[in-house]
Amino acid sequence: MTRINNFIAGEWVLPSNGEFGQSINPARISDIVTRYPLSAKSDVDRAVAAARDAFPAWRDLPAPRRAEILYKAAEIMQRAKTELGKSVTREMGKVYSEGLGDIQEAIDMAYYMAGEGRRMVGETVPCELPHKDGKSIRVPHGVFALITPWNFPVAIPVWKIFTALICGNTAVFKPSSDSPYCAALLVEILEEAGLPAGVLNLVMGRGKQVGEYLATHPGVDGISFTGSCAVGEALAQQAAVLHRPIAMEMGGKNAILILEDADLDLALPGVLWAAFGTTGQRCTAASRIILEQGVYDRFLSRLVEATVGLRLGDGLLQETDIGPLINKQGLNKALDYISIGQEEGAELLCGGVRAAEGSLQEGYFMQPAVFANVRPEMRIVQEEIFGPVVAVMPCAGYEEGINLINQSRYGLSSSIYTNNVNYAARAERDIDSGLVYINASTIGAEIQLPFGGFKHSGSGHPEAGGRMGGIDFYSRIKVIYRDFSGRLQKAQIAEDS
Ligand code: UN1
Repeated sequence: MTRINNFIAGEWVLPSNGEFGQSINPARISDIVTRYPLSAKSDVDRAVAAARDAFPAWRDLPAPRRAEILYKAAEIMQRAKTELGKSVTREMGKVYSEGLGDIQEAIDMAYYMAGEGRRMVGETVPCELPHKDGKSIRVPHGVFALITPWNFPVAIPVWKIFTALICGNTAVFKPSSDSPYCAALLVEILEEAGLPAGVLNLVMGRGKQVGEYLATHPGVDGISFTGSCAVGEALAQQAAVLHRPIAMEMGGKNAILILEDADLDLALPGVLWAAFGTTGQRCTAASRIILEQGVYDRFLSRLVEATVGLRLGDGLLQETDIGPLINKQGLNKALDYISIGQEEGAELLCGGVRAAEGSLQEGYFMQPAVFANVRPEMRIVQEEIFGPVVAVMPCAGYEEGINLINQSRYGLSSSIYTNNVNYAARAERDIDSGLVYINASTIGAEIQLPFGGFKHSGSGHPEAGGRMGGIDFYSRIKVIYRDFSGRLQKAQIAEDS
């Protein structure tokens, strides 16, 4: 077991109150991954002050020079991919191939954002008046508070950190208390890559004491938050009063619609991946499966058979299909929803119980669950469970299927399986979510396009990804007019008036 510290102004420092918590391997709870600081408000104050101090010099470092450091960090991540992937699996439980995927997504974003250092484009446009030109340039906001979840403990921090930094901001990073070790590994990589002191600061601890205090700190200029709706909406209200930009990514209740003409051999692995990949603990996980009448019975029985065959276990073992839930609360929440579904009258076709055979009793494992006979208004169909639980519903055809997809307060990721080109094209238009997949799972976003949800899943603009998703949020547009006529020229005012 290790112990990690906060990273403030380029130094690894103890929390001022000397308090530590434990990060535990959810597959084997006797395995303590690390002890991490339960920081005090004064630690946040110091981290914000360090980020403020570092801001002017970092802003003035040309973006291509900033990029060189980010490239170096990407290369270190690439070299350390195996070890990092294992750490992800050990600390938060996803299977090792997905642990590696987490790191790959981080590497992809790191290279992309390093490349942005040589673009960072604005506009130049002709002016109405002679001897005058105009351009827009991107400038940083200042200090960002970056609050990240545990389900992508390296990738999501990289989405936020690398984008904030390439734009010339400095940052204070507050990771989830379920993945502090992975956060510290990432910060070490940036340190090794030569990031100047204070540009990125790491403060660990509880959401209320550290996260909320950080986001509303007077020394912070912008916030990016990924987590629950309740916390995100409370932060957004405070951010509005404080006049600071906030990007939020807050979950989903994603649906897959399978029409009668679909290739069911393609759809089945897509549903299994979306429903039970990362043990259902992705914002993009599908938890509502909508089947057109003609394929309902056939697909449902194949889905149940395949679900029952999935092997639970430690994600580091080759044969494991599904890892544990993140912690006791996560497990209990998923189990509670099984009871809620049954009380509502839904029919549980498989799973839904804690798995405790042999070594599984050492972790937070749950047999993946499939519910049928559900109605659209049921809580298991409307509320985010964040676990391996799917609800399957029939529909009469395309129109009803799309209505069911859209009948949700969330709108992150949706998918349709069909071989009808007209339905596929109409679905692009008709589905009300930030990500739409055609003949593919709800999982599979790539970093060069924006990632973000509609409705209660997001805050109106994507949290990351590409130029529109990332750079547009972490930079401000400044417009510069230059008049080289040597006389007063008045825009919009006629010369002879
Ligand atoms: C998340 O679920 O929080 O498309 C992020 C995907 C991943 C990103 C998921 N590339 O599922």
